[in-house]
Amino acid sequence: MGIHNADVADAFDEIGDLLAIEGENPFRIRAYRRAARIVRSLPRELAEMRGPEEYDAIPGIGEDLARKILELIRTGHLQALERLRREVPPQTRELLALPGLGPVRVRALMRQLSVRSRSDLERALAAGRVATLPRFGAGLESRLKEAIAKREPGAARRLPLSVAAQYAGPLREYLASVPGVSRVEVAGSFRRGRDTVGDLDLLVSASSGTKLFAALKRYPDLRELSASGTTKASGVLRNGLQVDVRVVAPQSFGAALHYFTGSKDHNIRTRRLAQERGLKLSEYGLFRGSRRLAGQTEEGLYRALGLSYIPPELREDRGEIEAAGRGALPALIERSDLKGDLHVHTNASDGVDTLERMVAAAQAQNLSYLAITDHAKHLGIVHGLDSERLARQGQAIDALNEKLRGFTILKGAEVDILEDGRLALPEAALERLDVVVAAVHDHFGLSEARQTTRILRALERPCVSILAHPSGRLIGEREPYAFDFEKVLEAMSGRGGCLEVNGQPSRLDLDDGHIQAAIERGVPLSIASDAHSADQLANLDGAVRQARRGWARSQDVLNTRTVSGVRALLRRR
Ligand code: DGT
Ligand code: CA
Ligand code: CA
Repeated sequence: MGIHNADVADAFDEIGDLLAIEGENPFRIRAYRRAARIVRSLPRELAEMRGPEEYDAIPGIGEDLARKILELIRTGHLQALERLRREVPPQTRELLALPGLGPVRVRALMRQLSVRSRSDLERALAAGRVATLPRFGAGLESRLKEAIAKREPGAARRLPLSVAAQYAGPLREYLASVPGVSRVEVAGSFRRGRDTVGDLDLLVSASSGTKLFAALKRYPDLRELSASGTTKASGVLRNGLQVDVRVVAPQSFGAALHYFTGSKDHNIRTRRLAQERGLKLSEYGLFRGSRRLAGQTEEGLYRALGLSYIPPELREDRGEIEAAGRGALPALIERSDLKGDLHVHTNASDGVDTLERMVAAAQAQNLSYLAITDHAKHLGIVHGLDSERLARQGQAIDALNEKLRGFTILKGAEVDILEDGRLALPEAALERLDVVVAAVHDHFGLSEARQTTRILRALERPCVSILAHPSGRLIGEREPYAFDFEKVLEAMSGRGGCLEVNGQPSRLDLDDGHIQAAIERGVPLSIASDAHSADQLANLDGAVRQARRGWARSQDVLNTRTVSGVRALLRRR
């Protein structure tokens, strides 16, 4: 039984919740939650790593957590978690999902009212006992009553794209290895590169649907499967992800790929376009009467509709069909356009790899420059650099630059924007840097007005070149903080500076809509890995996909320029 990173992350999150309900040490709780977040966004499966030494090397994973990961991967269980579950059952933990109920209140309900489940809570509410507890008011009581009355089953969970990819890749390979299968494609939102995925839609070219589904039934990660006939099957993977598999004839493959890639809105518009021309478009092909005009390939299908080929990332009915009709689609940025990365960490702060290894990895990725942007020292930032350590890192960079040919290391720092908009490093230290990446890392709950003022104040500083992960969201975990994006764009289009498209799988921040808005306002983007290890330079792929969804072209992105071009632009600030 394969344990995926998401299983490990879920287990750590659960431990964090249960410890919190038990009122345990906040540092331990935070360590589990942080580890869950880190594990969830790892670019590689833990199960494929060498073992505890390699887990231990992941920032945020200490020896104890490394041992737990090993236990989970080897046995499928965690004794520590099972022990906790005996004290706090899953039904009690589910109470955390209700509005206003954090661990402290859930503990109070459990200890003082013996409430251990939703139905216990419902009874306690009906008896009017809840509002009598300290820190529970009448307002909270009525909110809870309302939430319970709605009986929301909880919206079906969408998975981050990176997590879905960890399941889609192996499943696709498995299906491709079944005898008689000549082609497998993952369509749907996954192919469009949406940041979250509801389910996986696979299309298969196979000589026998019956044999394909028989093989699918044996797939170890599959929990259930229902096949209807010989062309369609739906299953659920062990992590709850639904998979729809369809067998498609070769002459219809392009049409099916188009149909099941969607989006639904894009499909509706293309079908209407076909109708206007007296044609019929379906997942089987494009037809005039019973004559098939296209269907084997997507390219052929678009051509027959009088459109240029529309890359999957654009298929959201946001103007792509009109643009394709006019031959005016943007030439979307590609990974090979990137010449450098302006946001990476080393083991000087919370990264795992040395400066030298990060540089070697960047060279291997065909980049020609790298800005080292370790965290500046500030309350709560572990191992952050103060002015002195930053200066010493600068010397190491100078020395290494001397030895490098055709590659430049830029000096930088990721600097916290403090609550009042000041920066966490003194001006003198900032002035010596090539790149200052400013970021909000705390006080997410400020009012929109205060958060906006805070960010704008930081951007006023000429030394600030890039606003990192501008919305602060963590996919599926934390909403963006409230701030006025329009005002930030306005400030940036006037004064310069650029917005980051952060490629950490749990961030993908900015999102597609905001990227499009930034481009319309002429604000340049920095496509960044925010790598904390050499492996994580691969985050650039995800950031590029996200930028493509925002219609970004090479010229919209700062780090498609040469290092001297980037320097010139940064200096103009
Ligand atoms: P998801 O799974 O929620 O992340 O999003 P999608 O886009 O993968 O949606 P899904 O899995 O429901 O369906 C896959 C594709 O099938 C969808 O993108 C377009 C197509 N499709 C589904 N339902 C309809 C429909 O009612 N009309 C049309 N025209 N296309 C549909
Ligand atoms: Ca889907
Ligand atoms: Ca589907």
